[in-house]
Amino acid sequence: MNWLRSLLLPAQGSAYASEYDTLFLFITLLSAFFFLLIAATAGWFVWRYRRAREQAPTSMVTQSLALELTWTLIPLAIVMGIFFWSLNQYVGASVAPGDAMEIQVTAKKWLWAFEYQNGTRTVNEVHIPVGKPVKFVMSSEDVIHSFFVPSMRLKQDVLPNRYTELWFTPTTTGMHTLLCAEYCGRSHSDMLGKIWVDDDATFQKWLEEGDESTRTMPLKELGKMLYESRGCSTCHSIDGTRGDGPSLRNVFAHDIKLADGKTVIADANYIRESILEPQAKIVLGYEPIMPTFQGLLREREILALIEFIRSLN
Ligand code: HEC
Ligand SMILES: [Cu+2]
Repeated sequence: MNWLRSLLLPAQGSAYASEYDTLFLFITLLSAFFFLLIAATAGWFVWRYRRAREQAPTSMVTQSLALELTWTLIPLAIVMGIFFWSLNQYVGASVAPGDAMEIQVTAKKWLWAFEYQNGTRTVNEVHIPVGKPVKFVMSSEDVIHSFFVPSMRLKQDVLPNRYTELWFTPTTTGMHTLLCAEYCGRSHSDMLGKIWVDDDATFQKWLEEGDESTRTMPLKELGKMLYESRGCSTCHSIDGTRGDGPSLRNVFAHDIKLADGKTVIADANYIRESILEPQAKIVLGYEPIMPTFQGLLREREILALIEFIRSLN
C-alpha cells in the first residue's frame, strides 16, 4: 500500500498525514471497487437481457424486499463508517492543544505575513520547531485566501474580518511549500511561502538572530533575495516592464512624477519611505495598492533592498 501512497500523495510532513492518507486511500479504493462492480454488472445485464429473436413475455416481478434492504443497508453502513472515521480526524484537527506555539498569519494580495509571540515578523517564510504543536491564527486584509500546505495535509480558508485557526505537529525537519488555494487576483499563483521545520536549537537561534544570510550576506545579494522572497517581484519587474507597480529599473536617483503633480528625486530616503509607507507618495499612473512593509523587514534588510534597487540602474 505504501507504493500507492507515494505515487498518489506528497511526502508526509505532519502527524496528521498518515491517518489522513489511510482514509483517503480507503475512499479511493472503495470507489474504484464499486465503479468496477457496477460497470461490470451493467455490462452483464446488457448482454444477458439483449433483444431476443422471439420476444418472451416478461415475468411479473414488482419488488424484492431482500434486494432493496441489501442495497440500502450495506451502503449506509459504509458511508456512516466513513463519516465517523473522518469526523474523528476532523475533531482532532479542530482543537489545538493548550501548549501549542501560536503564530499570527495575515494574508494580503499577494503575500503571507507571519508574526511570532515575541514580535518577530516574517514574510512568505516561517520557521517552526520539529515535534512541537504549532497553531496558526489567520486572517486576511483584503479578499479570501486559502492556506494550503499539501505535504502537511493542511488547508484552511483565510477570511477578512474573521480569525480562522489551524494546528499541526511537524514530524520531520525540512522545507514545505505553502500555496494560496483560493483565487485572489492576478498574482494568486505567485502567493507562495516556505515553511521551514528546524530542530530545536536552529529554531531558537533563528528566532533570536534571523537567518545566517540576513546577518552576513553582501547587501546587494541580500536585496535581490528579498526582492524575490518578500513578494516585491509580484508587482515590480527589474527589466523595465510595467506591472501592477512601476519597474524598479532606473528608479534610483531619477526624477519620479507623483500623482499629486509634484516631482521627487528617488534617493535612499524616498525608497525607504516607499517600502515602509507606500501611501505617502503615490507614483503617477499607479493605484495605491502596495502593502506596507513596516515592521516586516529588519533594518539591514531595508538597506539591502535600497542597495539592490540602486544596482538596477
Ligand atoms: C501588491 C503590489 C506591490 C508589492 C507586493 C510591492 N509593491 Fe512597491 N509599489 C507598488 C505600486 C502599485 C507602486 C506605485 C504606487 C505607489 O507609489 O504606491 C509601488 C511603488 C514602489 C516604489 C516607488 C517606485 C517609483 O517608481 O517611485 C518602490 C521603491 C517600491 N514600490 C518598492 C517595493 C519593494 C522593495 C517591495 C518589496 C519589499 C514592494 N515594492 C512590494 C506595488 C507593490
Ligand atoms: Cu491568495
